[in-house]
Amino acid sequence: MLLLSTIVVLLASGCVASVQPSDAKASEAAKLSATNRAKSRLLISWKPESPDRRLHEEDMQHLSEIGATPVRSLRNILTGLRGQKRELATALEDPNADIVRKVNEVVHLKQVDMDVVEMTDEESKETLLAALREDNDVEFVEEDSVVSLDPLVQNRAENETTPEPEEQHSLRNYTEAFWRTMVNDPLFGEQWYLDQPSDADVDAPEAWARWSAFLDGSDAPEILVGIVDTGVDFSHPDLRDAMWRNEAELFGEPGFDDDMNGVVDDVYGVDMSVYPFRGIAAGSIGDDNSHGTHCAGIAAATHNNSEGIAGIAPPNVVRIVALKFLDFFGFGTTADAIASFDYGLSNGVKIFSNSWGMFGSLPNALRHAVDRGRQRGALFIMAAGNDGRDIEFGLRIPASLSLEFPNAITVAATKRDGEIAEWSNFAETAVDIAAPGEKILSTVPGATYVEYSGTSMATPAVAGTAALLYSYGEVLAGRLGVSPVTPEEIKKALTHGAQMTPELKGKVKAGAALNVPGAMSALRGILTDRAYAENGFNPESHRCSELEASFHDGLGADCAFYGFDSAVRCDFASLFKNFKGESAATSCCACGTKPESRERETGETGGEISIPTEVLSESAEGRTSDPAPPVPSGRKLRGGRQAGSK
Ligand SMILES: [Ca+2]
Ligand SMILES: [Ca+2]
Ligand SMILES: [Ca+2]
Ligand SMILES: [Ca+2]
Repeated sequence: MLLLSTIVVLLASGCVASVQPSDAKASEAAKLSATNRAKSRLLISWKPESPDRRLHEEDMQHLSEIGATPVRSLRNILTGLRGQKRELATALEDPNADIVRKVNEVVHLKQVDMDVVEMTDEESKETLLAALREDNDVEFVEEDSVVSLDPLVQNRAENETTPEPEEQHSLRNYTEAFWRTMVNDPLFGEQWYLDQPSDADVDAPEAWARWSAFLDGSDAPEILVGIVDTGVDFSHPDLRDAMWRNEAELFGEPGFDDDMNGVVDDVYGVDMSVYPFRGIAAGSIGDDNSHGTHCAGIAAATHNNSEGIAGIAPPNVVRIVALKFLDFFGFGTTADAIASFDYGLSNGVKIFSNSWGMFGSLPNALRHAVDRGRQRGALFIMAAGNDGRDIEFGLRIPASLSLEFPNAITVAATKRDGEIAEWSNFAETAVDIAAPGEKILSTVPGATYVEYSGTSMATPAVAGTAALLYSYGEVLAGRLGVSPVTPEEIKKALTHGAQMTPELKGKVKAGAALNVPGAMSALRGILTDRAYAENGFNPESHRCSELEASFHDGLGADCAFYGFDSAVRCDFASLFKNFKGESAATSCCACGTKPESRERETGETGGEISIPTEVLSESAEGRTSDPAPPVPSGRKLRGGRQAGSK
């Protein structure tokens, strides 16, 4: 009977092309392997060096010089062993030699300012742990622990999946025709989460159009996104151009640590799941599972390469750094994850996408790492998990980080109809936002594409968007003459610009789902407000804020789109009307240059925009009779109105 039900379950889940453990034995073996990695390790944060300490070091030096054997502190011993081989350690003459001899490796994580000490066995780890707990130099010391990826939600039988929701507006032909001028990726039409007729999507193409209009040919910074997962297939045809490359190693000598960062051949990222902690070939980061490659594609698959899918971020915005810390079976350790953060931070990663976790209380080491990341401008995106549970009271690692840190954000998953998935974890304040997570088509090793479901998929959708916001924010801050955008502002923009839906109220803090152009509008508002505070920039004279709620064009963009980003945008504002049939030209263009003077200058409209005129016209004609188009932003407008309210 038991066997029979197992077979039924396997059949029902047969359509998931995952390389998940095929049997419980293999899974248990993998867990042991990760457990083996974890059980002999400690994570240590030392207190800041005080002047007293330095004095102490001088005393030690003096004792040494006069031939006395100084009793060195544990801090002294362990930090002295950073990056050294054990053979060196055992050669030391020291009263603490017993401990020293059992030290396998001390890895200093410079960016997050922690040491990972690996002992030869569990018993010596316990001894060292006890000693360090009594040590005044120690800020905190913790044992390493095992974590795993969020297992994929098995796709249910076809007749049970969420049906494609009904069309809610008649712009379908218009949008398809229009987006096809921007995206030639053959599977784009299958990516319902980017764009679908019901509009229960993230409005990605609208954001891409807005982004290219905003840039208008100028450059924007590439943002590094760390996929903290099972690795990434960097040879995948839809990912290889999106990979970050460590040039020193790319053009360096195989088998040699060309940039002397402690990792050999780390061309596309690093593999922290290997044993020992760091070593030969640790830089080879293929994906032996498929989970990480799938996540990478959602955030950053290459646009317009006549291949596969389109990532959520616009072209040339994201570079993927493969941070492999989960093994073939999807298991890893907290220390490996933190070491991945450290490696990412040292290479300038701004967004960390974390589709992994477990139940339990948050390790201080993770808190410490995320706080250090905050100081370096990094944002951590984390999956809420797939247990269908309320995780309000800090029950999940690392998801609970978002309760404490403004640079951490936790993501639940929605289905194709826009409702929260029944398997998605949720929480009124501990989960920030929802994003599409059901039947998400993306890249897997072997140059192929499959659909996976889970909060694991919703997470990189937010990570890719965060990368776009980072790049957008950098450019915008430059134009406004204000200090660089912060991860706190990105988090705020993601939640304030999300699409409110009644179904998500009480399920996630924002009560809303990811919306890419909405988040851009929100970030723009945040930065212009800051410009006003920092340098007197007056947003009121530049924004048609009172009109944003009623004017939306066929791109889903609000009037801010026609504002000061580039005055030329006003040239085709006349093609769009609000729901009353009033032209957007006068009101929107009033934000910047007056329309009359522009017409006199150019004598024509729309000439410099590379959007096909017939598409715009078609939309403009449809506008007067159509119901109001989808509104991308749920953010509050000046005067307390909500975008979209009529
Ligand atoms: Ca849409
Ligand atoms: Ca290296
Ligand atoms: Ca090399
Ligand atoms: Ca593609």
